[in-house]
Amino acid sequence: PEASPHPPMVELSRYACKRRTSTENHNEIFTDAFEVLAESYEFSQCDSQCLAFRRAASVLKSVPCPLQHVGAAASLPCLGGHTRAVMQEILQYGQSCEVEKILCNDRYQMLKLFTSVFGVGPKTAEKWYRGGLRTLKDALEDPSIELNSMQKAGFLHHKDISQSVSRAEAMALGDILHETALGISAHAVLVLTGGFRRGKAFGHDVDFLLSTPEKGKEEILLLSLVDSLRRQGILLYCDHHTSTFDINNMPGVSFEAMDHFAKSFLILRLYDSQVEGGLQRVEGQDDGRSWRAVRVDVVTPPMERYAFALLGWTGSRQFERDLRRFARKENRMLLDNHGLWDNTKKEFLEAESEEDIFAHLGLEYIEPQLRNA
Ligand code: DCP
Ligand code: MG
Repeated sequence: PEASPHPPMVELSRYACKRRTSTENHNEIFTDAFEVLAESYEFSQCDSQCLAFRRAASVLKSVPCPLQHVGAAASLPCLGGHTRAVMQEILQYGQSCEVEKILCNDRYQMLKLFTSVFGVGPKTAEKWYRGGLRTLKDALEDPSIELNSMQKAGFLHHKDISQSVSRAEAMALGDILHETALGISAHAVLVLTGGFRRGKAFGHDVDFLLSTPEKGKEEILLLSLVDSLRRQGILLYCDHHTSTFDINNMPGVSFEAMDHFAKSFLILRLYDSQVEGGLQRVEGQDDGRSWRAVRVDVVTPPMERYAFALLGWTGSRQFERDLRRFARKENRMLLDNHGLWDNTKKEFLEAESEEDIFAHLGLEYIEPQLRNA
């Protein structure tokens, strides 16, 4: 039989949680453009346009080959007129004029810069921009701005934490935290989650789940861990959120809402000698330091909530969003980082593993490495 010039594409679902998406993106020229547009819409609080571009990017990430013409996108879900027009422009001229305009836009550049500081969200960034601030120095020196402690730490370590974290660095931090946790309790369980669990080579932070089979001891374990890191001299910053988890209040409906488990947002000091192959070199920085600062999140769910927390913290965000949407729309169930509520049976469904949760939802299991939607 004759080889077809366009191999038939596997039909892709409109739900990210039914698509397999590796870390290999063959359509970066389009998805990078879509991410810029999504971010720009986010800065303008145009949530539905933002989501539309995030969905379109997510779909293209799961296409196993570079798309050569817009016609090839015809059978793909979540690609509307606007997204196709951007693709067409990129295919024809190598870039999208709308995207180029955004990238040169003063407000976009400033919001991007301000939100790159740990502790500064789009709302604060917008306020600073409206107040006439144009550089990070402006924000630091403006007498009318009172920085909170997270933002102070964000400014102090900005150079380091705006530099991505390598896989080797994430592994080294895992070893340090693991050893520290086991020094506190022989029962401590620590796993890497977030982007690194999905096989990403780089991340903006390192995410961990910490737990213990000793009921009710999770948060104490976390507090002891942080304390031990402080005594080791490697704790640069800690923002601890105490547990507000209540079995009677789960699960919540909103995706963006943070879960209720005890957690700490940390900045840790990582030494060159602790990392195989050494630290990522910070561009243009040679101040003789033998360490860098890294953002680390540690979340401590109780053991019986572990599978839900693991699934929720592994991401990607788009994968999570669609897991919840799929549960709600297709199963009349509510899923979040704490549990799964079956609205037909009026009961919580238990799970010991991520596989159990996929099975409850009637979904084929997708391994972490294929959740990069
Ligand atoms: N997450 C969540 N709810 C939140 C924040 C995060 O469910 N409010 C989940 C989805 C994310 C995961 O936790 O994929 C980790 O969050 P990160 O922001 O660290 O994202 P990633 O680890 O995926 O990417 P990065 O490389 O930017 O760290
Ligand atoms: Mg992360």
